[in-house]
Amino acid sequence: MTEHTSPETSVASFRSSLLKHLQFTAGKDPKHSTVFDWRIALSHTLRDHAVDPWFASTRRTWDEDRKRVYYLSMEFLIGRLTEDLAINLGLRDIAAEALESLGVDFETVASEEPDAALGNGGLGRLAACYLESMATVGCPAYGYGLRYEHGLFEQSFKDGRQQENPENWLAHGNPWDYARPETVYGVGFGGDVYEENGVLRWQPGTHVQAQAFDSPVVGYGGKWANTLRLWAATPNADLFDLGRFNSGDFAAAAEPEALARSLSRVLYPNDTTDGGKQLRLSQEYFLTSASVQDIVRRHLVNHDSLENLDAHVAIQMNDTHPAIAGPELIRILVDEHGFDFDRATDLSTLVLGYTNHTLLPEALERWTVGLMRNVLPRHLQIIERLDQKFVELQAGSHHPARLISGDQVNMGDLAFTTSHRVNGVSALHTELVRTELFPAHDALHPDRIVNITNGITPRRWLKLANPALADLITKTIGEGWETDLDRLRELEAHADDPAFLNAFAQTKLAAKERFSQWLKEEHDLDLPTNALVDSQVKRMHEYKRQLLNILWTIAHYQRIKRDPNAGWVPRVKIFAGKAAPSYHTAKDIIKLINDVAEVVNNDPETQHLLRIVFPPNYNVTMAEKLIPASDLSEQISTAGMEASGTGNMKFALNGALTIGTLDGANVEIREHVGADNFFLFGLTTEEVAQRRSQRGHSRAAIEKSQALQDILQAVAEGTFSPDEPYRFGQLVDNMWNSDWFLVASDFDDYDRAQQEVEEAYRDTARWNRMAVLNIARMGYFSSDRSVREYMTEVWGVESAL
Ligand code: GLS
Repeated sequence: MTEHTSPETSVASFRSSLLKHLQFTAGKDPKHSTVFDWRIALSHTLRDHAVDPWFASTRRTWDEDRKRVYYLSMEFLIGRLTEDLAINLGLRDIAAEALESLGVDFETVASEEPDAALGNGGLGRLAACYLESMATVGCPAYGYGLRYEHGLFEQSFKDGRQQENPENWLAHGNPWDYARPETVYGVGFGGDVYEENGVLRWQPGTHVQAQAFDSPVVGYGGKWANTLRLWAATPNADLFDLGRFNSGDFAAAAEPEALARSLSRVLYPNDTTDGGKQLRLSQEYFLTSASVQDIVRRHLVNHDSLENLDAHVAIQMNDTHPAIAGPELIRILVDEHGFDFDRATDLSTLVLGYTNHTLLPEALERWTVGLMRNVLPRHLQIIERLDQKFVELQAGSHHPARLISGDQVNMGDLAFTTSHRVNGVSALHTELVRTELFPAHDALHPDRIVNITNGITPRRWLKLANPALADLITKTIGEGWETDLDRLRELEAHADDPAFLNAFAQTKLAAKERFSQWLKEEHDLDLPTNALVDSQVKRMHEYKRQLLNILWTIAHYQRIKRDPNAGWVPRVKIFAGKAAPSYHTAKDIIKLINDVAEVVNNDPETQHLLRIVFPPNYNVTMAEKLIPASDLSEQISTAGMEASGTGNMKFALNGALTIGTLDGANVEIREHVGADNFFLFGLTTEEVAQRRSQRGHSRAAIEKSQALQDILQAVAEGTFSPDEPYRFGQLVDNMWNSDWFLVASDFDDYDRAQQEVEEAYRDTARWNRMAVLNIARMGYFSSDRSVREYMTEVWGVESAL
């Protein structure tokens, strides 16, 4: 039983709640209940237990008139919630026992839950970790997002190529949220701006209704709970044209309704790139406007004016996606509450903070002035005025930064000027934000940019995902590490104890067996458990360099073929991740990995030494099984391109060693775990810039590397695509002639680091010691630490605990 199990909740009372919900919520007789019915009963029973802490926290925030944080994010990559909530409420074991007494298995029921994928990757998962941590550390907060009908597409492979299928997480309802049909806001679009008694007024052309759906977010130990409020676009009843319907034109009758609903219909499947689409801008405004209206309304419930808004409200913009929040707040203050423009701007800036998550130019949102004028004419005027003020501030500068340049509105610059704090997500990234992305802004506001290195929640990513390791830790250092992750340091004292290292090795094996079984059941894939498990799992992107990994795998295969008895360490290469549907190069790399896998996995000479496993449809649930089962974590992006990474943290916390470049949070992970316990390779950020400026760098690098020449030749000749020898011609050609991501330049050093991995793994005791030291020194990367830093450095909010 966990430390904080509420004494009031016994197995017997949990069991009777389950039966009650089975009967009255699911409407089923236990005799004829399906796994789905049991899940409905279980989730409602758990949700009931969330309500007390939820109400208590909300009440206290009101009574004490506490400042609240509003985390605005287009993405929350939540995953499943059943076990997470059970753990945080201290009811995991009680729930399992109660179910067992009814002949039902907890894990079977929990696994029936769809994986809520309202996000693309790291950015969305970070938002979910921060929500959980804000509740755990007692930071009064709301998460605001969109209730997409369809989350991130489901990936399958057909002949090794990615297929995208619609995701349908709401098909059977969502037991976690409470619909709030009374909490609706109209969000305006288009129309005109006109003057009335010297005041500008926006008359939108259309309105769409945003309806709230609330889920409680309970922190670990159940001491505090916050709200995740997701907006759904719900058409006004009057949009339905009954006349047309009665005249038989059913499609036309439903059209305005369908258009309105499209705002929360699908999650954009891009990660770090944005399609410049009107729908995307409209979705962003829909989220922002509904949330800001809600925030203002809540403030005015017990305050007479908005003058003191900054004392009670902190709004965090998760990337530029909600960056229209600045102009929206200014508009409300000026147009609706009679504020002077400059005062409204200053006040908004005190309220807002902006987190930058990437330097990739294609990810810095820009909208054309024409599109802005069409969708948000009043906001465009406000941005123009802010731009003027900004230019005046930079008087004398030859190259002033602009909010509007040419016919483009720069959302990054807008977010910067309307925020009192701008943060990067790792030390290296923040430095690059300062020097490369916003130097002009930084010169004007030298205190505005701060670093807050990302973190991950140890509840989901250790306690839930890796029960065997979590139990060993608790047995060794006692409870409490779950909320004080620095305590893992106490494990260092055991790093030379053979019995402890052996116990650690047993937990790794248990995780491998668990994952192996899951892979078999879900995907009919075989994972040997006696091999070094070497994983690269993340979105497919050229800068993340899955290509470097698969090319090295080919080299490794060729070497084994040449000398099968050289004492190779058996390895499984795991790849998992989705490519944006329109990202053709990333999709070619998926195909290449699957083609190489086809050859390698069917070679009887090497099968026992090398396997490639690429399960489709990587998501939070898969990560929870895969990460604990891994020995080696591939964090091999081109230096300067991965803002932080958070998968890197999850692997190291679960005792995988990292092979990585000096990029993003890798730099800090290496500092914490120690250079001896990390396999470093590759060019640094400065060297990357220098190398890119050298003409013919890729050709030169390839000509220096015999291994690389052999691999590229094999790929170019069609060794892995005999049915279509030139399938990967473009990939190979690009390697020789361009290679922006410096795969060739880093290849030999990566190869060297992989040989070191091989050598280290042969010495089992040494490897396990390194892994244990990684775990012991990862405390810093708890998202509780990150959230506390936001509270003091950005939000000015105190813990209520
Ligand atoms: C991202 C970055 O690419 C990641 O490096 C980072 O860890 C994450 C969270 O800060 O944000 N930015 C982005 O657009 N998608 C991401 O995952």
